[in-house]
Amino acid sequence: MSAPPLDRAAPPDESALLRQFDATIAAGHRIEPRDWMPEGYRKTLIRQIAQHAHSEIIGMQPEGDWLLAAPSLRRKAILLAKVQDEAGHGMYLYAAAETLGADRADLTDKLIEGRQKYSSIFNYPTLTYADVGVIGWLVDGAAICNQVPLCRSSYGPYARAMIRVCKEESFHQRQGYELLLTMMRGTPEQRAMVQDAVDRWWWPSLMMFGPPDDDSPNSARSMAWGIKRHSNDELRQRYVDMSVPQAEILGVTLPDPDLAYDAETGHYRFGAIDWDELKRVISGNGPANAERIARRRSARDDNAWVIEAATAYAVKHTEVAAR
Ligand code: FAQ
Repeated sequence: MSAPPLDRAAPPDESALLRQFDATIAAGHRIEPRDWMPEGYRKTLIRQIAQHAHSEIIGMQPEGDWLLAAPSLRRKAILLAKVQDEAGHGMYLYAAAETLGADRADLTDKLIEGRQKYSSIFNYPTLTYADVGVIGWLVDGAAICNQVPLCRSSYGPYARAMIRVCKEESFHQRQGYELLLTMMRGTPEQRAMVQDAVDRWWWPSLMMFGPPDDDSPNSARSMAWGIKRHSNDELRQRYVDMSVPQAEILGVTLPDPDLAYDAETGHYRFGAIDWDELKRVISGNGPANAERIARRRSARDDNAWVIEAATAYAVKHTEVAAR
């Protein structure tokens, strides 16, 4: 539900508009594209939604690398559907950013020029097919943990996009977990592949939730505006608590000697995260940053003709319809 309509006949009064915006947020109602919003709110949303959209699109690459080498037709069909879903998520998110006045092509240019970020997690290589399973289990698991609260985000188009995205991500997580369960019932080599993949992806998955709360410049503002509903550390803790029992059922060891259940708090304590690694990866120096952006750049440049042809067709179609 959104705020009552403004009196459009009256001259704009910035403080009245701000009061109405604040009241809408305080009441837990949604801000919609037609509503007035502070410039900082609009910019923060474009930043987060664009980064999220870029993550979905760049996130197609690590798993896409295995499409031609999937171990069976069944696994190939599942992986193909999942990678296509990620493309769809990127499209919903770019569409949500467009409702704020952003231009999709401009956002892609900013990504390629390093002026906008995408999730650190997609800068790690996928070395074996077990990585496909671990991405489903741990990376999609982290994405769900972070994104379910975003279904209640204060900006309507973002919150609504998240509902469908989360439904699909749940399916992605299950397919990853099922693949890993199958491998864990296989040969000793297959079990070793799963453990090796868990060892490589566990810590980067924890980093997906962002820097610690005391070093997260955007959190306080975003939470006050109802864009984010929980802090980075709250969601990271929720994720650890959720993942440990899943690891036990799977029969893998999470690579953290400090991981232990704390009966007093009811949460798992975990070891120190290497924040320098996160900073390195975010600033473009992770293992696969250069490759990811190079591939995104050639996808944009090599396929520019498709956009030109589709645009020319749409213009022609509109002209014909107007006759
Ligand atoms: N990687 O002040 P905060 C997926 C940046 S989708 C890179 O805490 P904020 C689906 C942050 O942007 C995964 N950059 O920022 C899938 C900010 O930079 P800026 C993506 C990061 O926004 C699965 C600076 O650090 N999900 O996985 C990261 O309040 C499988 C300071 O940080 C989303 O985008 C990071 N990990 O909180 C696809 C969810 N963390 O712009 C394919 C929506 C922080 O000030 C296969 N986003 N930064 O220069 C969010 O919830 C938030 O934006 C956070 C960061 C939590 C990511």
